[in-house]
Amino acid sequence: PHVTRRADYTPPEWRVPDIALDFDLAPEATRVRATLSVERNAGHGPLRLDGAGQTLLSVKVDGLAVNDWTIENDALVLPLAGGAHVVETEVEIAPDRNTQLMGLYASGGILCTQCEAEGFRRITYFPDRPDVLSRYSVRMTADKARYPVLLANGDPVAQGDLDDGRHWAEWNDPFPKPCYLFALVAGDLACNSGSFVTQSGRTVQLGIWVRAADLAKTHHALEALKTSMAWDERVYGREYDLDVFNIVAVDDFNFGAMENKGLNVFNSRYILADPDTATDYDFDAIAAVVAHEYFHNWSGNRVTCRDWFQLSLKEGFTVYRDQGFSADQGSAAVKRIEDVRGLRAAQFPEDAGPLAHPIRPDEYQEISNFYTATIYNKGAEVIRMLATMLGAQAFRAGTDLYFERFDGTAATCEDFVASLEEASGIDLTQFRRWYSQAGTPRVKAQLSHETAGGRAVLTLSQTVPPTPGQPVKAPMVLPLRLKLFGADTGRALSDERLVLLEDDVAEIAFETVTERPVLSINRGFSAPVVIETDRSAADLAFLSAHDDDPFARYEAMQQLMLDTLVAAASGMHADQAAVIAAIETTLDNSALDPAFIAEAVLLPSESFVGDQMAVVDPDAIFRAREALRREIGRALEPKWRAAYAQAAATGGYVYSPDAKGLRRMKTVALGYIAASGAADAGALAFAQFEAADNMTDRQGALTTLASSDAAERVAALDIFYNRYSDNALVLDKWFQAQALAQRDDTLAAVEDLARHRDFTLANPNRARSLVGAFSVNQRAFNAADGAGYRFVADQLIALDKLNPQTAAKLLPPLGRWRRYDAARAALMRAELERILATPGLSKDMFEQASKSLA
Ligand code: BAL
Ligand code: ZN
Repeated sequence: PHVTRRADYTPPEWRVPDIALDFDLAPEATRVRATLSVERNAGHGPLRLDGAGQTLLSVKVDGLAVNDWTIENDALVLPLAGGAHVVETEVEIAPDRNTQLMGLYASGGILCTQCEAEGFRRITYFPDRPDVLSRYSVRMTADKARYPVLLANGDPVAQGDLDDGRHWAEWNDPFPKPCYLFALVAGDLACNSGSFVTQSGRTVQLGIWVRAADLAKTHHALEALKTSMAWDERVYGREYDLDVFNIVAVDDFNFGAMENKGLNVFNSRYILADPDTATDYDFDAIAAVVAHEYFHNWSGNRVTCRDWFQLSLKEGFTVYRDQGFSADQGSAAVKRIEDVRGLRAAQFPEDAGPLAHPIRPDEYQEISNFYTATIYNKGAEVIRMLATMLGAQAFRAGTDLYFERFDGTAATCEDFVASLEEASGIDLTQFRRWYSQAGTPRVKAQLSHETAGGRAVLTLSQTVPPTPGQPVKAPMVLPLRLKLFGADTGRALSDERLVLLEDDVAEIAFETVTERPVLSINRGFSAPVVIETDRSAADLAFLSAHDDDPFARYEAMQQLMLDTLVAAASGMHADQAAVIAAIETTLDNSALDPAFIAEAVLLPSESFVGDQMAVVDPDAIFRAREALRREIGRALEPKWRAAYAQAAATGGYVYSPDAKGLRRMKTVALGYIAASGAADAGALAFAQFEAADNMTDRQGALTTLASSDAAERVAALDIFYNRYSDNALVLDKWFQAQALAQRDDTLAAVEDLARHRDFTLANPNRARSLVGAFSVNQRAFNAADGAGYRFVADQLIALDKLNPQTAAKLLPPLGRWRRYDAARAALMRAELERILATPGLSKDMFEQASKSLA
């Protein structure tokens, strides 16, 4: 396979300052005429225009037809004599046969595009690399009845009707952009429009475009867009730059959404919401993704990436920005807990497995495989550490400098770090290792206390585990926020300190420590590391009740639960009583926000427990966790019922941070009541399911029932299906609830669901809702006979023929074989080998599967 290496970067030989595109749109055959003004930039080579899958009809240079071109590896290679030319090509493509959903494709009667990372080459011949920036003018012609709305990047210029029932529109984008930000949409769409007045007083027309039937579900996204625009002005000084900003929702989409300049295209799951069909989680995710794509207008579009190795330059930074936005919309503490939980669920295993890579990778076979939790979420943690180390003011000065200096250019991660360094005066030389070293650092923290001298010494040591291609690591810069509390009085024994652990080992002294200290470390999760301490169950329980940092409080409880669950799953003595007492204390604390309590009392996931064990034992983990859940349910049953009743007694649906917290608490309490084995649990869940005036309560009840043996289970699943059978996004929830169910028959049910008339691999959301969800159901996926592995491999082999990018993203769970016993490891490897032996396998899957076996 061809490997692209970061070290091999060379500037483009040709620039393309301007491109005019003329689309004659039809689903079965679309003609694309492209007129490129090209200028030599470096070297002496021919003009090389990437392509894939199109039929070439004609080539002209400076107005004259030429035939001295060649096709090499799908690229159109043209010898050009001078330093500047006009190159015209005409090609034909077939959107309705495009199942990869890259380039121009059809989704539910809408023609739309997805070009990041390398989809533009499927539309026309072009240097498909992010450091070639062009001004785009676009003309589209299409049947007016079928495609009454024609949208492209930038601002609308002109439109008109033709005699034959067709019409045309022209759009112009004055901002030079790389081709991955190109977009067009043609469809029968309705618009929810609004406007936003920018800080300099310009009025921007906003439009959310969807099928007419979905128009009522766009209010939340439109409001989120306006809030995002105001937030980016206030927090980063970033103003929008075009006269219009359009968002289109389509049902078939590989990503969550795409930040095309002035014309974002979204997976409909991140736009459409009303209380009956979308959960609080969905509402929050919609606001976060709308914000994320909007924020890309500066972090990604105005300043883009020099090459795809710099992907985290825009993605890590933009995730950090959207996390800050979401934190400001509600509880910052709960948002941080959710983000860390997500990081640990997706990124930590990636960093510990065969696909580990630095946030700035050194090589790839298929760039689509690098849209990972590492690039996005660890990338965001790296930016967060920079912000912590610099402080708010210097960080903002650094981002201002970065945006100003690199506006209109294709930049590198190094450019970003150097801007922060210059603006702050802080030396980030060693910190740069975060960009080049993979693996999650581990920090050992040991606190010793001399009672007589009143002195405490904290010894910190770090190791960064080996990862593929990186056997030996140098120490990282780890910003650790820490504080000491008195075990006897509960008072703070120190101020919070920000310690930069830069060496393998360091000692930190605390004076006037007059009572036994308890260590609160990595407060706010200030560094994305694993902390190992020898804190006792009593100390963790103490912190879970007394720490003044909400994340640290949550973390202490999680650690207490983890220690208990790992002990139980390993057949050792497990102190359930300490966990139960700590949960009771948290439930009893009326000063705490219900949203926080709901997060704090939840047990760590089975996978996260598995991540703590040398060899994951899925069955033992499941048994230990269920046993603890049952004991927590039983011991505190009156409290769960009281919490449930209190949360349930809040009147009708509103979407607000407080109401969301109560709904969360309600379903968490319901889960523990069900876990207790109470005879009425099924009835209680079913009553919640039936009475719900919103999807959060209904889905909460459904997922509780889906994992139970209650008599109401089947009825609830049937009612849910019948009620929402014409709503694809809600049906995804129905598939997902069954794929995640904690039951002995989950695999059999999932195999049946794969044959259900509503199941299709052609829609990425549906594929993910069943196959993706099942493969993170630790116990069911890891069935000892390998049937779970076989099911997933079968599905991925089939999906790869349609949509390699989405298939390859679902492969990593099969690559975790080193974490399991020899029998399971052999079964997983056998499935990876079977995938690799599949004729016609995509390079996406080849890279993932071969690296997973290595
Ligand atoms: N750039 C791909 C989708 C996103 O991260 O916004
Ligand atoms: Zn992004």
